[in-house]
Amino acid sequence: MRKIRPGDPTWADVTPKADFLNRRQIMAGAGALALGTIAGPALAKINAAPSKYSTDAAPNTLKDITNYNNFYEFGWDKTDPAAHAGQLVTDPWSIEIDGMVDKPGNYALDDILKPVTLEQRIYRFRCVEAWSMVVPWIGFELADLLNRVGVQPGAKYVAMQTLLRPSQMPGQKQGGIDWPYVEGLRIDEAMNPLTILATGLYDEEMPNQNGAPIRLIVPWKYGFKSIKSIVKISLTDKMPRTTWNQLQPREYGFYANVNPKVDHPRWSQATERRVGAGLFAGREPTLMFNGYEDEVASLYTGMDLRKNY
Ligand SMILES: Nc1nc2c(c(=O)[nH]1)N[C@H]1C(S)=C(S)[C@@H](COP(=O)(O)O)O[C@H]1N2
Ligand SMILES: [Mo]
Repeated sequence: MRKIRPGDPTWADVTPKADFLNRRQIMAGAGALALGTIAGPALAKINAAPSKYSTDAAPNTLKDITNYNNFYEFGWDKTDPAAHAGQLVTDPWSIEIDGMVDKPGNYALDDILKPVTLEQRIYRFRCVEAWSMVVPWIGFELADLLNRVGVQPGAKYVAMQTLLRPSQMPGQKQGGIDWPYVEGLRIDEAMNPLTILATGLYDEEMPNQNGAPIRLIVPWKYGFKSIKSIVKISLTDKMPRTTWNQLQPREYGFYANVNPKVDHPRWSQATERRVGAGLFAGREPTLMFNGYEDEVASLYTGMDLRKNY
């Protein structure tokens, strides 16, 4: 079998839907894997206020959002997270916040969430692999949390880490990626009101395959910046190491802003395939900063976006 390189479009990107279903049926018939259309654990309901930052675009179905995932801790296939993330124990959960902050500490998730008002943010979501979705996230602004812990003046970046727990994350027993998954933002990107920590989607707490119990969402950047299942947030004055940049530095930069004019070395970024749009739907044009140009273009004034990809 050809070795799949991270970031390669997978069979689900290139296979017509009928074949896709057929393959799933074959796999189920062979007893290979229980794929994620079976009922998962009941998730608690969340009430969230609407937000002016939501897009009018029609959200993808819950089924699409929870059965077509990238979460390499559970395998490299789009259906692996739905099949395998159920085993991840997400309660209790805490986040260590350290580095250049006034109040460092290991914070219980419950304490982090107690004072926040959860909002629904319906955001466009664009993966670097050139597929996209619209997702009704539930979350709160990362800036809220950073302001609570007190960012010190010298801090220029926020670094984040996913849980390292190979006993429940079988992908972490495999090589290729230097686990845990790490990501980061410049401090002004982290403080932008569009940047949220999400704890749910639709009206439920976050499904495990989407990064339970808490994950980052940065809607104007390629999906890999939106790190899942966060256990550590560090404020630093140095640009942090990031997982995809470390794997393939020429293909995945630190910034990773969605940009239809800067192609990936192996494919065009000018258009995208909306997951769930159906067999005959055409590709859609990809928008600068994924459609969030008004909100974020000023963060990059004077920057060469081709060099800082
Ligand atoms: N820890 C972790 N976070 C991750 C990933 C991952 O493999 N591990 N994949 C990233 C990529 S490439 C994408 S496109 C999104 C996918 O999020 P979704 O499955 O909720 O659509 O998560 C991002 N965050
Ligand atoms: Mo992605």
